[in-house]
Amino acid sequence: MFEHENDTIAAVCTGAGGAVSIVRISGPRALDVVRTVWRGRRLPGPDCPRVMLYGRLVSAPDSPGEPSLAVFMPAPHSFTGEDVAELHCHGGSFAARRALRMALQAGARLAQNGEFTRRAFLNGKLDLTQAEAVLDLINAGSERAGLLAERQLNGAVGSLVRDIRAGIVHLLSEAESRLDFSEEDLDWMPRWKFRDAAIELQKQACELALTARAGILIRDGVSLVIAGPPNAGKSSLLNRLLGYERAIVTPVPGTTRDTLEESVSIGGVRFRVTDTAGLRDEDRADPVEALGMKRSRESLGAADVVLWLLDASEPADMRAARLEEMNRARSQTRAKFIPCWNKTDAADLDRETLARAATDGSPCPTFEFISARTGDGLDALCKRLEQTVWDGLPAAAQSGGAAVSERHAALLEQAAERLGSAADEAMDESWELAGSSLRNAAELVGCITGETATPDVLDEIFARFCIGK
Ligand SMILES: Nc1nc2c(ncn2[C@@H]2O[C@H](COP(=O)(O)OP(=O)(O)O)[C@@H](O)[C@H]2O)c(=O)[nH]1
Ligand SMILES: [Mg+2]
Repeated sequence: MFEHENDTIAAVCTGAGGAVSIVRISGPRALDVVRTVWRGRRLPGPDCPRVMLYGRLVSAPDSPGEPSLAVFMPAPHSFTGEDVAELHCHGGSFAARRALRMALQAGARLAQNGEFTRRAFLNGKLDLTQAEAVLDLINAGSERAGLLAERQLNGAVGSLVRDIRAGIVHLLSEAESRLDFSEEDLDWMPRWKFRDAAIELQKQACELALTARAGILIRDGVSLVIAGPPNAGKSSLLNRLLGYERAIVTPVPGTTRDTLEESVSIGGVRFRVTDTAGLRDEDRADPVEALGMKRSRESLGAADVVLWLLDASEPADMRAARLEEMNRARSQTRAKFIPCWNKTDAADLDRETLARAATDGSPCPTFEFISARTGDGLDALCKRLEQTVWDGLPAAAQSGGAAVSERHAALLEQAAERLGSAADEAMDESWELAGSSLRNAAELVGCITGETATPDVLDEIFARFCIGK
């Protein structure tokens, strides 16, 4: 919690290494501060709002000062909703640091992490989902993650949540009017209708909560582990996916001794691809290889998707044993599983035979057929990977709608539970209890957009921001 939410704050708001650095000043004294540290033919002020002016930072009365630009954005038409001034200096940390020091000497206080965005939220410029989207946008590691953040920044999540909250508040007023006017015979909604409305809202809350899974995959990326026996071509496939020779490839089994992780974008989604040491009988492995295999098994446990690679050019009896190994591994992981025959260029067998061999015994997901050497089948494999990510997720999240965060989902789930209680309580005509459940649900949902968020919640959210944002 900040003691002063009405003082004037300043921070460097650009990252290191750029050509220009910006010091942002926000609060009632923003204009005073910028006029103290900066001189130009025209001075920033309400008579020239949002106009870039050329002038100099004046570090000492006898110094010529450093050329820089200044701009003033009067409240409420600024990012924070307060008076904001910016100084645009030369890049590099020196110029920006000096300008900041001058602003602090002139009466500003150094901003805390995320304090500009927090003020924007407190001044009603953004709801909490939009403020969180600012951070998501900064951290976006793929095209889809960027788009998702942009949609949330434009209010996609906020408006869905507000619709649910409005429905809850409407029902709450129904429940309360029954308490206030219990003697009078008002034209009330029948209780079954009340129950149905509560259940419909519960359904909406649950559906929105389910989009969190897509949100996590899009924001954090998908963990894809390439596993299988030694020499199947796992490292060759990683190199193919990356487009360069990242991993060492040799005909010697056991070449990859440690897990190796790289990011690659497939269908706009970031996949964190892990190449693993091949899994085989531990007795035949030296201690280093055995440790590598231990790591392979650990990454299998943490994978979203496992791509199990097999060598199609191996003799038939070998292939049968490999399939058994694969099925054992498949039964031990909760990840989505894609079996894949590699080296189709060197295999004398047709795909039908390989697919038949694969489906002997327990049912198995459809095989992919690739050649990491020629690139054959890679497009189809990538499509399959992309599709696997979206499998089982709500259609809205797939088609690029809104996807909530884990924080939102937890609140929605709790609210859904309260709505379920309200539905039962309404059927029992326990209007006081129903009212209390609904009030609780409205509060939980309001915490998503921020209407009912406590300072502690805000502290936790904004602490993840950087200073200057
Ligand atoms: N013919 C053929 N050889 C391949 C293919 N993929 C990998 N190899 C070869 O198989 C051997 C083992 O490859 P590597 O990627 O190191 O396998 P890993 O042990 O599973 O990582 C190397 O000699 C590769 O050149 C493929 O698609 N076709
Ligand atoms: Mg390897």
